[in-house]
Amino acid sequence: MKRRKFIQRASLTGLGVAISSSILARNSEKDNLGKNHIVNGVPKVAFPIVITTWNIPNATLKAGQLLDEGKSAIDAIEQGCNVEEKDETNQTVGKGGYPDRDGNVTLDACIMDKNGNYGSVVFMQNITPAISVARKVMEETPHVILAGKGAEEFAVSIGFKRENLLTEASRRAWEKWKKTSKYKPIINIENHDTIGMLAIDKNGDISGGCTTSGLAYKMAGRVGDSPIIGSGLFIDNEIGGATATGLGEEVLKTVGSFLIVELMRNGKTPQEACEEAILRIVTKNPNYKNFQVGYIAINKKGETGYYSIHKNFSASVYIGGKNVNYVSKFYHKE
Ligand code: SD4
Repeated sequence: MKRRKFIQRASLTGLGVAISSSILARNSEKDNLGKNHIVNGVPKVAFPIVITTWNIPNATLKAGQLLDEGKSAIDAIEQGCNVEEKDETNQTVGKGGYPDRDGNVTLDACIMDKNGNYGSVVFMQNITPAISVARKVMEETPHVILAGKGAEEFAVSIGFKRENLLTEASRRAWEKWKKTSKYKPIINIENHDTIGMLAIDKNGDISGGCTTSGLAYKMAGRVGDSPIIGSGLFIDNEIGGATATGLGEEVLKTVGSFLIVELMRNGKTPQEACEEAILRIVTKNPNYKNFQVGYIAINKKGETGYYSIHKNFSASVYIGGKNVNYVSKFYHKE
């Protein structure tokens, strides 16, 4: 898959962004900016900025261009995630996602805005794009989570069309899996491709989204971390945001994204916070060699971080018209 062909790049840690609407120059050593943004010895910082899990240049480009045009972070998040949700060749989100072990594609997604509002759909079938339904849950209902049939019926009631989300390619993959594999609730680390996206707009406001078809061949009814506030995603516009990909059960048990934002609140950089959240998982679960988790984070200044348990995780960043995929550092050295 294209997102696994990672470009070897220097760490993005500290990629800088200021809280103003134009490109700024700052001299403070404390800014901790990445060297990519030091021009003639002067730290240059800029926003808007978008960071996503994995190598999804079309999605980051879409979101980044919207931000450059002055659109809000929440609009950029929704439309950026939509790019991957609508791409049927992407077998980890939206239409074309791998089904559960019974052959049903079930979607999880959530979105969170600068005011701390949150909307989510879990175990939703027959409707896409899931993040757009999640946004409607946030904006048009008094609730924050709708599940299964309720989410589907709500979506239909506001104009979404039912469709079969199981593409021929994913159906064939599932048929093949049925012949050769026994169901095991242990994830193959190659199955992690959830889209988590964080953005800061021209006003310096932060929003985020997370969307997935969940683990391939999961048990019917299984919901992962991605649509759950604090686990798959958390935004605090005063501090920053974080989002996750990987084995959702482990992210849920450690409330990973909330943990990262709280660590940043207490002074950690996004990179340090991501590393500590991964450490939390591996110290609690000695089985960590068998599963992957990856986090990305951004703080209010626009500094970014990303880290994973195993190799092959990456983050994509759009800033200042440039779209770059960065390979993540990781905990487990074989
Ligand atoms: C989940 N975190 O459902 C997701 C899995 C994932 O690409 O990252 N899938 O647990």
